[in-house]
Amino acid sequence: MTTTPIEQSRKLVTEIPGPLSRELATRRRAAVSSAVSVGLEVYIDRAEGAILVDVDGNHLIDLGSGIAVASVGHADPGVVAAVTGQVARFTHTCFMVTPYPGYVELCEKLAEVTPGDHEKKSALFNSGAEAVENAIKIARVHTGRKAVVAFDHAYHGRTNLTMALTAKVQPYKQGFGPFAPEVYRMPMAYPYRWPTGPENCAEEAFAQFVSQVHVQVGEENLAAVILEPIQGEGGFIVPAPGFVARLAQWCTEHGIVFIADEVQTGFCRTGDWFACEHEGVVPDLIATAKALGGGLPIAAVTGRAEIMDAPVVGGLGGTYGGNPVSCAAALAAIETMTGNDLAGRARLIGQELEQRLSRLAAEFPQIGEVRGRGAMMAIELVRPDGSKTPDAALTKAVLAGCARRGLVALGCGTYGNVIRMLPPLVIEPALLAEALDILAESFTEAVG
Ligand code: PLZ
Repeated sequence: MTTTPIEQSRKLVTEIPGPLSRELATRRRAAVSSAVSVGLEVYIDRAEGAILVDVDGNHLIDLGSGIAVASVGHADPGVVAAVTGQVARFTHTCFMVTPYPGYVELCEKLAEVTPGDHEKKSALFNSGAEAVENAIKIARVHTGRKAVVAFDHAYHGRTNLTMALTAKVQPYKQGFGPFAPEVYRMPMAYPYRWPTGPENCAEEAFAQFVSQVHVQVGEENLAAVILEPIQGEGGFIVPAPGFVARLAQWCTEHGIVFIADEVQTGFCRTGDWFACEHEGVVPDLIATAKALGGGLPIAAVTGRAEIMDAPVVGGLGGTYGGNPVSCAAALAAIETMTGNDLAGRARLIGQELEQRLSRLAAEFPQIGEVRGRGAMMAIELVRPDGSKTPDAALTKAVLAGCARRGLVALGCGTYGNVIRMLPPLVIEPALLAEALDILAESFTEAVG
């Protein structure tokens, strides 16, 4: 089946959302649980590169990549060919019943692209939460310990154990308890909001971590420390430089498994294959998902062979984990990342984002901070009185302005006051520039 290419430019032919989307919205309200929320209710018909085409024929610019998934772009030709080829050969056998080469090849690839040159093994799953949960299971068996430390502002998923790891109650945990036990939360090295200033952040946050773990948990009881090397849902919080490396080093000294949750940061997003690399950190285990599958659901835990082999034979698995179609997609996505130097692209996008957002911040005191790395950049919105009071209402208004103009952008942050940029890494420079013009326009309008 061939389709005509989608022009990489914005085009609005109706108001947003258009009549056909509004009709579907009515049907959604009758048929879909209201607990599943929708950000921008335009229904998508096709997508390519960094453009989403809705059912009314509007071409929207995608600055969200379906939450950091479409890094290789929508309908990457390599992914499309690999997926259609695999669908025609076979779609499922269950790797635990009768295996297939794609699963093994993908685990080999993961060993190659993840940080560190030690012996590595992987296990494949379906979602980021499932990968995180399995990483904790593996760390517990390996250490024979139970406790796990996660951080303020962390997001790790919506299953029972990962809800416990996730910091924010609304909406992720509201009414869903009781949560998994033996999860302890420590302060995050969040430079912008560190009480004594960003220059003291790494050292003081690490000191608090060490003393609180000692008093509240006991190092000898701690199986794993899990951290997003740049926090995603929590607000694109880049830990103060040195914090991640000190944590990882401390874990090694105490026989604790250091788990990097690179579900959002992984696979070229931050300008390296993995965000940990920027800090020179080699995690014991690394959880990945999202961009790995080039749009198909797949996730992985990759790490030191001796840790990955700790559970009993048959201890890890699942019916669909490492589905053959998803493995084919992932192998093709990784090839596109390598062949098109998407890490390099992410760095260039990062430069452009930083320049443009900093210019905006110079104009608007409501932008408290511009932060991030590579194609994972954000602005944190605050009251313009120097108090750093989060402004979630302004954030919503800016995002609504973007949506009306045909730009899909996402909010995030513990206080709902961060606008994040997660463009497909293949976005053309002119389209990115247009997206940033729209953001500036929407900002000006919302500030009033
Ligand atoms: N770890 C770091 O960012 C998913 C969540 C969207 P799943 N982030 C998007 C929502 O509201 O559900 C995420 C992440 C990090 C784990 C996960 C979980 O990945 O594939 O959504 O399970």
